Amino acid sequence: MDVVVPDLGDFAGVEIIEILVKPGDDVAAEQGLITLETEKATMDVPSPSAGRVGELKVKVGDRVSKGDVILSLTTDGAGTAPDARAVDDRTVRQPKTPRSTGDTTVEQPKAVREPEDKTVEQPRVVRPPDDKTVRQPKSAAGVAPQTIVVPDLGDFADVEVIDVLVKPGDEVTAEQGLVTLETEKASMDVPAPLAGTVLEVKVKKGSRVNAGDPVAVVRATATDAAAGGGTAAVAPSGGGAPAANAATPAAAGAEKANESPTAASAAPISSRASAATLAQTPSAAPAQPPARAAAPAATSAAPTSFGEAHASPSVRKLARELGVELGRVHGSGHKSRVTADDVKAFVKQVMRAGAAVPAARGPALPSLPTVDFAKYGAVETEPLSRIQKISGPRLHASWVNIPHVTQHDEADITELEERRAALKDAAQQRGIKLTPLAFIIRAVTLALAEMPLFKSSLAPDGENLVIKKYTHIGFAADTPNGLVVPVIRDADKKDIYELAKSLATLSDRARTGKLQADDIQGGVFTVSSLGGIGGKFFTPIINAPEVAILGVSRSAWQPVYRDMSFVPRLILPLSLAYDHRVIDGAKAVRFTTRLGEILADAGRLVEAIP
Ligand code: CAO
Repeated sequence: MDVVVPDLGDFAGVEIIEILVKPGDDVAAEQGLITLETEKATMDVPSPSAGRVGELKVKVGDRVSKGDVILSLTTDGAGTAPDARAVDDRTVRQPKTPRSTGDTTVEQPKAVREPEDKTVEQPRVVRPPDDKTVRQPKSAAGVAPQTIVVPDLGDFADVEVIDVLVKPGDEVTAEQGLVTLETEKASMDVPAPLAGTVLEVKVKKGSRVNAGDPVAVVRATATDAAAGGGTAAVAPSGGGAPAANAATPAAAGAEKANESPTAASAAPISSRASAATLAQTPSAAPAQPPARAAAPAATSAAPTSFGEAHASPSVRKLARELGVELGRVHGSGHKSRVTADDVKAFVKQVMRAGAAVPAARGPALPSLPTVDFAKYGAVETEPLSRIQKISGPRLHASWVNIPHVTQHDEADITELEERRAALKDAAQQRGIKLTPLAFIIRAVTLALAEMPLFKSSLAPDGENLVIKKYTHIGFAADTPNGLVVPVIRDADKKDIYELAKSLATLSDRARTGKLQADDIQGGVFTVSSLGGIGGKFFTPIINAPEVAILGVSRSAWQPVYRDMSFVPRLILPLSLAYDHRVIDGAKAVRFTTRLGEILADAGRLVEAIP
């Protein structure tokens, strides 16, 4: 089937700012396919059903309108019906929708409300005067202060003000955001309809507002007022009729439809979940980009893509203008939202780092040579998976920012394997696959209880350690789209059977792309097991901001010299990579030694949790 651009209300020629999938990707119903952005809001166009992406018909930068084909999607035939969850038009603003199941074009859910629906009409940035807001006294200069009110929010009520972007005395330009509102599903800025001076801010961060509530009082600059006083149609002095111009519903509505929450991201929740997925991704999860050293707070330990970053449209615009990759900026706002100040701090930090480096020691990193491979023979170019695109920079960041040392060691798991073999079949009958990893994670939790330093993190100030009292353990899982790191919550409170069950459930979710945000957050230590595949010892990359990761390779029978003779023992290779800023070599080898002792004590590992 062809997936097309949904009804965009009065909008046409909307820019594609991100393509979230590539040919061959398996997508779930409602998973975002592309991100569209108008001046004021972004929205994802979700997949109408689960399936495999075929040919992409658009690229970043293209401008699209309702009905334009985005891509072709192969479904198994069963998945073409709209996802029941998405049919909640009230909250998701999506599918009103006719999706046919055939092989023909499938109409996408409405991302914005239908124009003919009055309540759904494109948002008004400002409102015509009403008694409550209009009667402002004339200023001495004769330019009337204007009360800017919350525009029509459709069905939304009591919407939270998550950011106040101005203060009294600030000069604002026309269309500059005054406050940011956020519903469950989307965010929007309430912009100034004209240039002027902010006289008063009527709301506070955290307050809740409804359509028509006053947001701020702005006095237009004289020129603005003279040139088009009506632009201040919001609340003209004396309550005169609103001028029909850019700020009136008629004109502004047509241009700013996406300012309404209804038009914003159609699937922000899933976007955030996937961002989080990636944030924790591979052994990767690295850290911060190189500039972090200069100002830790300004970069993120979990970069996400621009489209996934949690930011208001105005902040996205600012980031784009400054060429800032929003996914790399640490969000200090509500729910980790990236604010305008975060973007500015990021730019400053990068500038400082850039300025300091040449003086001190030349370019930060020498670049790698670029080779035209086609000169030497036939080549084919394949795009990286989305996970790879995000995890790559993070792996790199961890690698260059953290002084890694890897301690190799061996553990004798002969008794452990005997015990596992004895319990395996009974466990299997209960539907539990008892692999060595469950025992290893159990042993890790016991070792961490004795040495909590290994589940600490460096505080952003670089002067303190944060020691966690919980023990959520991440494990690297190989999936068709790349590595992800699901997290077993409170692993220390689970016995080997519960751990095995968690491993199976989370691995399955990882492989089928169903991990939730909660499944991949909060890890304190990661285990990366290649034991099911083979190999001997490796150097895993720390999953920053964690400080250590355990690499496990395949166990093998080895002759061990004991009591004057060689005996066959099953030996498990261990590779503990650690952050040398936090852990020194002596502590690391004590940890692996202790872990080896615990692994050798099979009886303790199979004990029930009290
Ligand atoms: N030594 C010997 N055999 C091992 C073993 C080890 N260390 N670890 C697992 N095995 C065996 C298991 O017992 C199982 O054999 P049986 O089916 O005969 O019982 C087989 O290998 C396969 O195990 P598994 O992979 O299904 O299960 P697991 O619990 O060991 O691992 C998971 C689960 C999700 C970690 C794994 O499937 C995976 O994705 N591993 C890759 C992780 C990775 O890529 N890490 C590298 C990250 S880059 O730094």
